[in-house]
Amino acid sequence: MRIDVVTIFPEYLAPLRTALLGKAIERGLLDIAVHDLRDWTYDVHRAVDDSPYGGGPGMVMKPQVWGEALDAVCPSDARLIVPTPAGRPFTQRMAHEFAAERSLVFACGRYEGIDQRVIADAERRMRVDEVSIGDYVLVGGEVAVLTMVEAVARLLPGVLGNPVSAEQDSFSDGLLEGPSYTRPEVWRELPVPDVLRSGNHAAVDRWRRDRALERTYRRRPDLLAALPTDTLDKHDRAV
Ligand code: 6GU
Repeated sequence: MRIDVVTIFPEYLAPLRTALLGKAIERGLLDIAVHDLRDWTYDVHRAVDDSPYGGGPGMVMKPQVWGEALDAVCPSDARLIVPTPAGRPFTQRMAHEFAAERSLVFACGRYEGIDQRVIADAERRMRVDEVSIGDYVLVGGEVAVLTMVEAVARLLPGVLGNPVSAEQDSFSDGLLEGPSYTRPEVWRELPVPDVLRSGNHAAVDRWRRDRALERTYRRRPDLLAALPTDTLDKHDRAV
């Protein structure tokens, strides 16, 4: 997969080359290029923003600069992603969708956003998604890009050591994952639940499912409510 990021703070994206993502790049599974938006400015001040039509606080990023940058960076099969708190919520389903693309281009806005005509123009020739990573406001889209790229990259074939772990994630069955334990058997007087040491795989599976249901019920009742009714069996409903 090819990922391009356009930003006025290229150094903010340095973590994309560390740890799991760095390994994926080294192994040729992922190709990431970060571009400085100011390379496409056209005045001595290298201005990327201007005051908003209609008045109000803050600045809006200029359409001419973004237009030239995206013309230069976007391949013909690009899927353009614009991080913004005003976007559709980023989900695991969206991560899977993005992971199936050949080319993703992220356009990081700062200030009060990008002139909306940049999105309207891009939509004339490519798929564009305005996406939010949650109901809070960040200073710019860079951290949202780090979040989304990590969520997407770990789904690419060969990136994770053990592909089963992607399938057992929270959200893959619509539930939060339950608790995990390792040695020792007792730590600070806290024992590991007996069933996990029983060797009874059916009992372990049932216990894990119950803890996942219980945790989801307490922390994310919205997820339980969204489950298709036929995904809960009789025992599930009793928990
Ligand atoms: Cl994608 N960008 C910014 N600036 N703030 C956010 C966000 C994105 N998602 C949540 N808050």
